[in-house]
Amino acid sequence: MTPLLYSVKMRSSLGGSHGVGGRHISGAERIVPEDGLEEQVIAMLRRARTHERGRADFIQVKVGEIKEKDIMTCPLIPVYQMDTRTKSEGRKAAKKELLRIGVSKAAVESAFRELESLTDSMRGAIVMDAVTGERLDDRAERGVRCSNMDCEDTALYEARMAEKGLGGDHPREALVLASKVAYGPGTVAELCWSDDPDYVTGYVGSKKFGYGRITVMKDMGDPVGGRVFFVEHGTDVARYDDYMQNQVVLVRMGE
Ligand code: PML
Repeated sequence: MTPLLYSVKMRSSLGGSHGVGGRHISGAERIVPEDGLEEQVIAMLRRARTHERGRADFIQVKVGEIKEKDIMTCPLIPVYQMDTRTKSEGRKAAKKELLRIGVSKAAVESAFRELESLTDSMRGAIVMDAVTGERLDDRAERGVRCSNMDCEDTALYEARMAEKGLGGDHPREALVLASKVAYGPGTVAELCWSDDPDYVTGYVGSKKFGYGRITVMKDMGDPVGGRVFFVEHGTDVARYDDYMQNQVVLVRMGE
């Protein structure tokens, strides 16, 4: 019998809860078998209280059982790396990569305009028409959240990534999310840089080429990050939004 799976989600803030004055500190989610549930809840509490963005004073942890019939799988997209030394080199590399994937020049410029004008991090992503550059979601600073995903086999994932020198929460969470996004109904590409002040790496993701990791995409100390999901012209945004937020996706390792 397949073991029961649970979704564990944490979000934390400082100075009050989200939406009533609290500043977002961290969020995390995992999908774990029953025997790993308690350990996971403790790890998340610890993470919220020792985060680089501050020590959260409001922490919410949500646990829910997942039905097997609700699970979809997709492959982990392959990783390749672009080594950059500065924010401007990194952003130039990201623009070039997005054009190579097939995002229009207008959409690339529009995405950078949107992300570079943020004064605080968005919790979700901007959804953008990859042809016209028009922003399609109507969620202002909240954006569209990509949620409900994890590795199908965490131990195998960790072993493979450790061999490549890509261990740690940041790369795992980003790679799993980027794989779910790449296989979304209408996704052309994704652009992301981190909102962690001490984390300067970002990426351009796509089903076409994989996870293009860009080592430096912002200045050290900058707490503002964000994501853009570029979608095919004519994408059904409500369906896209539903896939991103609600579809449970387990990411399979390749051979
Ligand atoms: C990595 O490949 O090291 C992760 C880059 C993006 C991190 C996004 C985030 O954690 O906010």
